[in-house]
Amino acid sequence: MYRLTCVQCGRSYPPDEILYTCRSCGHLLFVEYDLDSLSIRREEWDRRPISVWRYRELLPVTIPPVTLKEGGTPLYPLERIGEEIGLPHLYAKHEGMNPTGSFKDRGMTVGVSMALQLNKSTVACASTGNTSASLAAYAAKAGIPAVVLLPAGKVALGKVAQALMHGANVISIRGNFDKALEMVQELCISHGLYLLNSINPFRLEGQKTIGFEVIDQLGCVPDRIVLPVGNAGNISAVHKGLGELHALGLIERYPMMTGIQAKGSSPVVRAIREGLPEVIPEGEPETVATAIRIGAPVNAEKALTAIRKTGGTAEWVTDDEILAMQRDLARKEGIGVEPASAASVAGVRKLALEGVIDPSERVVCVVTGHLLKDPETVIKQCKPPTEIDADVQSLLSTLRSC
Ligand code: AN7
Repeated sequence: MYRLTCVQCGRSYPPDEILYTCRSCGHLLFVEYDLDSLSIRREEWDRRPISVWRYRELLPVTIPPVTLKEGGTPLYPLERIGEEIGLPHLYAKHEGMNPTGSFKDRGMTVGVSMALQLNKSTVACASTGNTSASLAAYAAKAGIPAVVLLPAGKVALGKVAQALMHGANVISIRGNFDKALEMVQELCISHGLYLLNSINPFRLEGQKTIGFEVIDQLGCVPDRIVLPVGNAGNISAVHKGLGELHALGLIERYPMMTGIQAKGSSPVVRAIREGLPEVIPEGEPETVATAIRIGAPVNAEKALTAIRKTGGTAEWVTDDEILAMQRDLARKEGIGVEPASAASVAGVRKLALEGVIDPSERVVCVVTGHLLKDPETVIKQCKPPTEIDADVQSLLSTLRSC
């Protein structure tokens, strides 16, 4: 039992209405469950394998879901990096280990299932890359067409490859992500395609399970959860899910929700620092972390609430800091992530060195996408392989000179 409720004015709508924003005030909607009517037992959850669908009572899908077995991603202790920056209880939740290599799969298993539940026959999104890769795969699994709009020349190679290979109709626009989102919204509203960007309230339901899994894997609520922020959907989703656990009496406190952006694309950080009631969009966002190259985050309103209510914070990191942490994660921890994902840990390093994060804190960074998503940015940072003649003598002399 649930309804769609406006985050601003509280007006609510029936669950089967295809609606992305409030008809009265234009703000975003969220899925509001009648928590009293749900029978949720922790022991029952514990008996199920860890995955998005472990938590199905708190998801809106009532049909057999379109699933590629998403979630259940590893939570790694970051021992070496933690020691270097003075945080002995530092962890990374590796969302790059999802079926298409990013956390978007949690949203898409729910979102594409909802498309079928609502009898929609075509799905669409705008994307900085990962959303399009994930939507393409889940639409393929569902057997329905997908249309994806990408900012031309600004999407990492692996992501475009996935969207194309999974058979989406891939369109590059000569404009940035914010423009692509505007266009796809217009298309969906005028032509009845089902929009699966993060303004879709159902998609975020899947993503909230990151927080549920963190608590189950850690065995307690961490002091802080740190996420890279682009459209601010994920940080909002995780906070919303924790609110449900809190209302159900399953947790007693909230982690401090902490958002990290790239310096060249940081409207949420500015709003938090300056105490603004809403974000001021940035017209020309720029960063090596193309996944979070977003100047007008559509979920900013919810993210500001999540950060402020939990006593969290927002911080930016430079492209150099992001890439340095991408290398550290790869070389000191064996964890391969794309640049946007390294931003969360780079942000933690900065906040720890500034004394904002206390050494006693249990901190979980969500690393959102896999290293192989953006091979070009990886190759640019590394020395090319040493090419030698195919004989052992050459091999030995090369190794000696290293
Ligand atoms: C790896 O794919 O927006 O703050 O269109 O791919 O919820 O937007 C991707 C976002 C972080 C930011 N890390 O999450 C898209 C898209 C990675 C991402 C984010 C994205 P939100």
